[in-house]
Amino acid sequence: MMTSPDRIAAVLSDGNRFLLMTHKDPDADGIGSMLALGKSLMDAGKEVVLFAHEPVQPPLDLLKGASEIVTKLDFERGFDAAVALDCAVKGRLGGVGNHRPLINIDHHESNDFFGDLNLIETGSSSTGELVFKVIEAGGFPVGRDVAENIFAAIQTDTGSFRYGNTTAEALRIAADLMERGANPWEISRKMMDSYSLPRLRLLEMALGTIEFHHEGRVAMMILSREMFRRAGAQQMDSERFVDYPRFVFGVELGVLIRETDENDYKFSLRSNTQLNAARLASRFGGGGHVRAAGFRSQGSVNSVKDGFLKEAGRFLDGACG
Ligand SMILES: [Mn+2]
Repeated sequence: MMTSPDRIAAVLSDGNRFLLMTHKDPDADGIGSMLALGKSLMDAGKEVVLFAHEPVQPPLDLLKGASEIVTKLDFERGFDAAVALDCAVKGRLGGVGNHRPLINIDHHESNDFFGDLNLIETGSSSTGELVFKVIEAGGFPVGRDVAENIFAAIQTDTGSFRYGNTTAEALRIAADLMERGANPWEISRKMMDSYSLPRLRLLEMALGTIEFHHEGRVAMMILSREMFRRAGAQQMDSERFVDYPRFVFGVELGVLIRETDENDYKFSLRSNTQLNAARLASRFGGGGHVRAAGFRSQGSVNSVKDGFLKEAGRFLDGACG
C-alpha cells in the first residue's frame, strides 16, 4: 500500500535515530537523496547514520556531506526507522535492508513495495523529488546543502531536465531549490561534466564498438574489462555512455553492455519513444523505468547478446511491451 509523504514525515518527526541507505552501485539520485534527507533531519536535531556499501566514488564524493557516509555499521544501538532511498528491490540493499521498520522511498516502476511504509511514485522524476516532498511535509529545514543535493538528484536523473521523466513539478521544485541556494551551473559541472581523462579514453573506445541491429532500431555499445583497464577507468566512468547509441537517428533502443566479471554482464537500456525498457529488462530479471532500465546476464558475450537481441526484436515488432 502507498504511504503519503505526510505519514512518512510524521514517523520521522516522532523518531530520533535513523539509518539512511541506498542501493549498491549508487548514483547521484541515491546518494544525493540520502545526503539531503540526512542533513535535513540532522538540522532538525535528529541523529542520522548514512550508510553505503562501498566508499562513495567520484564524482559523487563531491556532493555536500559525502564524507559523512559510513561503510560499516555499529549494531550496538538500534534505529527508530531505516530509510531505503531509490532502491527498487530489497536485494539491492544487502543485509542492512533487514532493519525494521523500513521506509521505502523510490520512483522505479519495478519497485515491489518491500518496506513497511512505501512512498513509491513512478511518475516522479527522481527519488530526490520525493525526498523534497517528505522534507516539506515534515517542515524539516532546507539549507543550501540540502537544496544542492536534491537539485543534483533531480538534474542527473532527468539528464539535465531532458528525459521523459522531466515534469512541470520537477522544474518547479528545481526553481524552488535555486532560490534556496542551489547553483545549476556549479552542480552540473561537478556531477555531469567532470570527465576524468580515463573517462574520455574509455568513451573513445566505447564509441568504436557501436553496432546496429534490427534495421538500425537498436544500437549497442560493448565495454570489456580490458577496455576499463586500458583506460584506467572505473565502472562509474561509463555513466550515461548509453546515451550515445540512443542519440543516433533512427535508433529506438540504445544498449550498453558492460563486462563486470568473467561471463558476467551488466546491460543498460535507454529507449526513445515506444519501447518499454523496464518491461524488456524484466524478461531478464531486471527492471527500472519506462525509458531507462537494466539487468545482469551470465554467459558468453555472444550468447547474452543474441538472447537479448531476440527478445528486443519481439518488443520492437510490437509482440510485447
Ligand atoms: Mn532515481
